[in-house]
Amino acid sequence: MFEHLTDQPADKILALMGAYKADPRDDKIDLGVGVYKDAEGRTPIMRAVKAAEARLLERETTKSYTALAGDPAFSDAMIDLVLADTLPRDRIAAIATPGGTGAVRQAFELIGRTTPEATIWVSDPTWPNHLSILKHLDARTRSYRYFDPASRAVDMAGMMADLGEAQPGDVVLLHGCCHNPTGANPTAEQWDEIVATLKARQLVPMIDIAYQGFGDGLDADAAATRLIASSLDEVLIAASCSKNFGIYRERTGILMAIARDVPQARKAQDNLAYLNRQNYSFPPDHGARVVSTILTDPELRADWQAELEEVREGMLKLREQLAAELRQLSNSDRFDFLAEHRGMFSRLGASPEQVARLRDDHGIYMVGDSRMNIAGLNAKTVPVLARAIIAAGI
Ligand code: PLP
Ligand code: TYF
Repeated sequence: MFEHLTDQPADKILALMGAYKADPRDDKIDLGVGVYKDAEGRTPIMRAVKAAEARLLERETTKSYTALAGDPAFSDAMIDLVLADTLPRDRIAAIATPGGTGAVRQAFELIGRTTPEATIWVSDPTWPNHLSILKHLDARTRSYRYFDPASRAVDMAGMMADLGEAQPGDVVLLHGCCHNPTGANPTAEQWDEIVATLKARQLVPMIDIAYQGFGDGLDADAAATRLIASSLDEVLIAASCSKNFGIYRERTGILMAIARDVPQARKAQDNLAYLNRQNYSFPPDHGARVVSTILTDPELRADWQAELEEVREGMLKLREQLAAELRQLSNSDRFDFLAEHRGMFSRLGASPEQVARLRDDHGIYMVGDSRMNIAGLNAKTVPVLARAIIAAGI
């Protein structure tokens, strides 16, 4: 039977990890995959995660099945983290999922079951896995302009013009904060404009929020999501705990479905649990339990927030340092956007040839579209990167 299979395209980001590993140079710099790294290049286990795991090891009395929707304490804690008290809990259906990717996948499947004729609008560019999963599900997809290559900011006029073609009931996939891959995000005023368009054209927002706490802070990063949740009747939210809790391999995420009323929320809840059952029965529990342990314990939560703040501020400092170095070396302000972008990523705006030159001549690895992971830098490598950017003619 396997002779009928065709080769599948590789995940470019993951392929880059392999190429980096195989490079023998010891001064190589990895700005590829979106994993946080500290100044020593390590991806540490956060203190609160270690403490919560120790507590679970000691106190957990069973590994029996949870529920199809996962542990309700996890859903409650995550709804509180993402939405705070934006709307009543009984309008929100939720399932735990294997990572944010699992939540994205379940959201697309839910859309396919309820409004198969809807077009799903995605930003150009977006996280490649969005496109890959949509294609796999044979979903109707269109893209809206998002990134202005000249200013490296959001192309608001282009985005609004393209969404002007969306039909009532279409779904608009938005990154809640820290856009991947560009790093460019709408301002507060622009979010207001986006919300007005969603409302006027009766569109359904689907928010992917994978970096809450990596941009301007936990609440600031959730502000757009909360605004949308309070302004529209129906909203889908896929949230990941991989980055902000540093529990990538535990596969911890959640899909929330905000319904217009309580009966519809119940129906959504049933259908989400159904989708979990069809795909994998019970979602993974360990990471979810670590998260709910941290979020419901004031001491652990405070320590987690403090460590997340250090991570966030560290990345901001690197952004500022890089922008400053490049201002000096280029004798211009054309790289100032690096300090304006938020999250782990910035799209540098280099050509594929220039990206190849950075890799071949300088051992600097970034994704082919010139997305770089800011967390792959440290105070010593920032000037090295800045010089290489200028030498590569960017
Ligand atoms: N959505 C976006 C935009 C991402 O960048 C990621 C990657 O980390 C995810 C979702 C989901 O990540 P995970 O499945 O590891 O939680
Ligand atoms: O964009 C990134 O680098 C992260 C990590 O198939 C990632 O979101 C990359 C590729 C992938 C899954 C996660």
